[in-house]
Amino acid sequence: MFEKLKEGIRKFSRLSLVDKEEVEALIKDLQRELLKSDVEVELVFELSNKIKKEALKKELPKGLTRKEYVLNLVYDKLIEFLGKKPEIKLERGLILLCGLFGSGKTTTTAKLANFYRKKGNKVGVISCDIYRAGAYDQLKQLADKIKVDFYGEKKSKDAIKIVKNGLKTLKKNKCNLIIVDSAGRDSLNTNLIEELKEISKKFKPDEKYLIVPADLGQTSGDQAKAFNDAIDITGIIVTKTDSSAKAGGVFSSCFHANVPVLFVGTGEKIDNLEIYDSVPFVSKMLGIPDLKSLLEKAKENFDEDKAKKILEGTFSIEEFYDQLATAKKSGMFSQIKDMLPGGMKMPENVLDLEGDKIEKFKYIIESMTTKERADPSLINRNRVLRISKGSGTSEKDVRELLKTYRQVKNMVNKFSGKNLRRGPMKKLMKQFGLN
Ligand SMILES: Nc1nc2c(ncn2[C@@H]2O[C@H](COP(=O)(O)OP(=O)(O)OP(=O)(O)O)[C@@H](O)[C@H]2O)c(=O)[nH]1
Ligand SMILES: [Mg+2]
Repeated sequence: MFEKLKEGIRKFSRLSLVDKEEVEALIKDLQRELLKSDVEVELVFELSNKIKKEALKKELPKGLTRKEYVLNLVYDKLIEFLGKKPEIKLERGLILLCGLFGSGKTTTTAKLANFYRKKGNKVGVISCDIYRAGAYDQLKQLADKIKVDFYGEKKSKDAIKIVKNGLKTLKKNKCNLIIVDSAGRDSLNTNLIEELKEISKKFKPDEKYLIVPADLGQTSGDQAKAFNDAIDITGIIVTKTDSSAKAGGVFSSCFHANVPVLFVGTGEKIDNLEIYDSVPFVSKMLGIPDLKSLLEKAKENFDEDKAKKILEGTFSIEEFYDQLATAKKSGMFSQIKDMLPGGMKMPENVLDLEGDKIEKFKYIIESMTTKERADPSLINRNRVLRISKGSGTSEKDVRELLKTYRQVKNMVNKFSGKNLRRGPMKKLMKQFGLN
């Protein structure tokens, strides 16, 4: 996805001098990519004209070259264009999901239920689709899998009654967050509107979310408007962003229709649900990560000496721990992950490290001798045993720390060797005053 634009950005960043012609070429690439991702033509031109005007202005902000300025500008404007990250309240009373056939309502009911359950809510779901055979079982199975309460009436043909009974039963079971999965239709007809209005009347949802599949592209805006006029939706969930290149069209059209996108579905699995955020989307689109916030965070958390060691791969295991503890807090590793050029991977286990694991690492390092800390390759099986006993951790923990340290070191070494003097890494080095 977005290959052409990424190539354009790459070319642009390699230029030594940037002039009107180059800026225009870049904007053409951007336009093409946006149109391909089904963004409305007028919106594309509005955006690109805005960028062009600002990109070519005479006075540049201090300390920036035109090239840097333009790249930042494209990045900022795109994020603005696609809408900011929404604020999601983590405790919500009642949520009604609606949408057309096959948009992903039932799957998303389960994904949302799981999301809110993990935030500490007692969640219940109600299956309210009385039309499609199998709708009841589909949601029940999902609910059982994620261990949330389920209510449905398999033989009932009265959606309103199901909602009423479900609400009563689930509230009695102390559910504080209840999600209703409604039936789909092939279009937003009076029949569907009436049913949703009736359900709303009984259920009194705090939130009404419209489920829209990404392949709907720019027509999502019209659909959002129509549902909004009919039943006052409070937000949109875009599903199947993993299997369609048209998400840009959905995000921009919903944003311009004034209905916020709140979540995105990124796959068929239960945990493939994310809070909508245009930043990673734009980063992916441009092939550059959020360099600015990376640099800001980097500055906050890294002192120069340490940073230099990290970037050159010459850090000790203690320094590694230090960085791990601060970097984990700032999300630095996951951002670096996005920066790595193709084929180079951040070890997954580093990204998955939890706070208590990092705490364990601290005890382990404290139990090492000075020699071992200086050269962890000395640590053989006997030493692992001794260290694990001394630190009150398992041998597996000790080996995991050693492995993680080795992996990150290897990765950084490879990374530095190839890329230290160019691309985003060069910028990062410069920011630290290292070249
Ligand atoms: N790849 C991908 N598939 C998804 C996603 N969300 C849902 N699906 C798939 O889309 C299909 C339809 O999903 P459902 O949740 O049954 O849709 P629905 O809106 O409840 O359908 P009806 O009740 O028939 O209107 C299923 O095969 C899901 O696995 C997603 O984010 N990514
Ligand atoms: Mg369904």
